[in-house]
Amino acid sequence: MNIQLKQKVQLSDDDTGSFRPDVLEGLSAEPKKLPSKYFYDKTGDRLFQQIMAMPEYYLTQCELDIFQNKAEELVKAISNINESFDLIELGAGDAMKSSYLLQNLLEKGTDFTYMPIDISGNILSVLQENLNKKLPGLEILPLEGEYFEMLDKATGLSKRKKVVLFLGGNIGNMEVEEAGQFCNGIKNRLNPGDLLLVGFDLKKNPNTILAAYNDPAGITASFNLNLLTRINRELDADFKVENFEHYQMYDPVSGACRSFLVSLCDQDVHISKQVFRFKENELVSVEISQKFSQQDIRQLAVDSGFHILSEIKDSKNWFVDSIWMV
Ligand code: AVJ
Repeated sequence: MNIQLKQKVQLSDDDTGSFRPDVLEGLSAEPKKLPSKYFYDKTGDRLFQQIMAMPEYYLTQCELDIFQNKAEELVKAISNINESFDLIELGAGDAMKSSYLLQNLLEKGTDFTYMPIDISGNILSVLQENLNKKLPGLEILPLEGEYFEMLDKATGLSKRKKVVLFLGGNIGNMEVEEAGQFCNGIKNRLNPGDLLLVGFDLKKNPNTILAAYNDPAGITASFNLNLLTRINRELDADFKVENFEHYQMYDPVSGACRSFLVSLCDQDVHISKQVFRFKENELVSVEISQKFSQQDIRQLAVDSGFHILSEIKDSKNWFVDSIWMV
């Protein structure tokens, strides 16, 4: 009785247009910043897949370890064989990790619809193609756009229990306070008994963390600098990409791992007829990849109105999938 839903819900033109105002606002701010969510154009998707394959970028391997080797435990924690539900994934990407969970759920005969949400329409097409091949029986409804807008769509379409996945350490791309507001926003869109599964990258040896974002091959640098190329192409700008350098730092006390672009000289950049002046060594803040202690996670769950049901770690204890209930 499984239907293959081919329909794809997309953003209106207005919403995709947030790229320009976000960039103009960020570069007008003091200090300058650019939102990392815009990394993921076609080149960015490809570079991120290269990052996930790097030996230094342990996050994907750790969470894959959980999804491959502890799928039974995961399934037990999120589903009840007698109860149908909708599985909503925020920032699904290519669904490489979640496909193991999806497969396990299908094998158990669980009745569920998979609703992957991602800001990249490109990666959602990749996801759909992969899953149609790998799991032909899967009911899938891809949603392209911002997390909350698409979560509202998904919860509007869903008439049953909801399980929301937020994997890969994506929560780390928010400042700690923002993460609290975000989780609370999810809670407000769910009903009592609904679940949220969040993947957290744990605090660990600071050199291990720094190396994951500062690879000697420069893939992470290209990933960050690609944002300037995207701005040039999509917003009619004239960044000289070679005039900027990637800089990464990790503060083991706060757990903030941050990336910056450094202007290598005094320079003017034109974007949509506006001029932006960069001083030599001026920083543009682009991404935070926050790391958490167990205590940080407990605090976040409680502050945002959830309680923790269970926690599943990888074999190295570097990463945790934490399962919360409203
Ligand atoms: C996709 C947000 C989990 O922050 O670790 C990887 C993105 N940036 N290398 C992360 C990223 C640089 C990644 N997340």
